[in-house]
Amino acid sequence: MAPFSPLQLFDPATWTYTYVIFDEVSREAIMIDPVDSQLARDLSVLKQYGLRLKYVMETHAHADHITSAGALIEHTGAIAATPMYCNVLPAAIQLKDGDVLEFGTEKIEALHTSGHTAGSMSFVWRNHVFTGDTLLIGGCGRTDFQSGSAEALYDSITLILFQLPDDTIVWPAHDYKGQTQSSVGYEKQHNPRLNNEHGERRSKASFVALMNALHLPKPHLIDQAVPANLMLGVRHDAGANDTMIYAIQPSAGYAGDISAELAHQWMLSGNAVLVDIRTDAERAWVGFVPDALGIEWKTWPSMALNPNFDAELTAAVPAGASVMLLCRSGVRSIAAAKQAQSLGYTAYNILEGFEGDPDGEAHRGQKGGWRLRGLPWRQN
Ligand SMILES: N[C@@H](CCC(=O)N[C@@H](CS)C(=O)NCC(=O)O)C(=O)O
Ligand SMILES: [Fe+2]
Repeated sequence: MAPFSPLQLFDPATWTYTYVIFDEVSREAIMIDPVDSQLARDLSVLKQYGLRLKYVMETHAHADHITSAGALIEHTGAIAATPMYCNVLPAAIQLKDGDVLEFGTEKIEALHTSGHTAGSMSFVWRNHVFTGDTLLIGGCGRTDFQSGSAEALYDSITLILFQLPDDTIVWPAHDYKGQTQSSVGYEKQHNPRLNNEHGERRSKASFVALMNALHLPKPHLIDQAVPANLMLGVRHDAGANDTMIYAIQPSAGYAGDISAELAHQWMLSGNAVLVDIRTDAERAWVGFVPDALGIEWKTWPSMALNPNFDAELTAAVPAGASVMLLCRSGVRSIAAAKQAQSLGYTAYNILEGFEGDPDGEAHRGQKGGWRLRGLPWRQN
C-alpha cells in the first residue's frame, strides 16, 4: 500500500497543529488537538475528503488554546477520547496507557507520556507518533505549570518516545518556528534539550536544571483555556451555548437520547442513519421523513412487533454503524434503540420523535418539523 501521511493543519494564532488521519476505504477519521477558532476549516476538511469523524482526541488539556472537541461532537457525532489523568470528565472515552482505538482498519495507540502535564499522552499510528507537547521539534513542552514535572518528562521522552523505531515520524502539537515534522532518530541525536553541545545525552539532573531555568512567560490564554478544555471546550461564560455536549443523554441499554436538532445535524452530515420505525400507515397518513430508512417496529393495525425488524435493519445498515431511531413521540423508539444496540449498532433514541423540532420550523402552529420535504401536512 502506498504510504500516506496525516493531514497537518495549523492555527497561526496559537502555533498549534491539528491532525486528521483516516482509513482510506471506510473513510472513518480521527482528529487530534482541534482548535476552536478553526472549527469551520476542520469541518470543511472532513467534508472535502468525504470523512466521517469517529474520534476527536486530545493529547492533554491545553493551556494556550481552547479545543473545538465539544463543538465537533455536536456537528459530527464523533466521540471524544482524552487522557484519563487529564480529567476531561465529559469525554466518553478516558484513555489509559496502551489503549487502542480503531477507525476502519486503522489503529491508534495511546501512550501515557507525562511531564508537560501529568496526564499528557502521545498517540502512535503506523510509523507516526503524535507527541503533543511532550516532544517538540528541537524542543519539548514546558514543565512549570499544570502538574508539569521535568523529571517525568525526561523519562517519558527517553524511556518511551526514544524507544520507538528511529524512522518513526514525529508530529508535535506546536511549533514556533515553522517546522512541520521530525523523526525519533533525528530528535534522539540532535534535540538540544536532551543532548548537550557535544551531542551527548544529558543526565536527568542536567535536563531538569535546564527546564527549571527557562522562565517562560505564562501562556496568555491559560486562565480561560484550561477550565474550558476540561469541559471539551464548552464554555460556561455569558453567551456560550451550555447545552452543547449535553445534547446526548446517556441511557441504559443504548447509546443515549438525542435532541431532534442533533439528530437532524447527524443526518445531514452522514454520521448516523435515521431509521423511522413508525408503521407504514402512520408515515403515509402523517408524513414521511425524507432520506430516512423506514422499518416498522410494530405493524398496523394489530400493533404486534414486526418479526422482521432485525433482518430488515441488518440488511439495510452496515454492522457497527450509528443509527437514530424515530417514532411518533419518542417512546416506541426507546425499545427499538435497545434492540438495535443489541444487534451491534450504536443506537440513539430521538427525543419527542416525529413531534420534535429538528430545524426550528415546527413552531408554525402544528408539530411535525421532521416532515421536512415530505408529503403535505394532513389535518386530522
Ligand atoms: N506564548 C504562548 C505560550 C506558548 C507556550 O507556553 N507553549 C507551551 C505549550 S502549551 C510550551 O510548552 N512551550 C514550550 C516552549 O516554548 O519551549 C502563548 O501565550 O500562548
Ligand atoms: Fe500544552
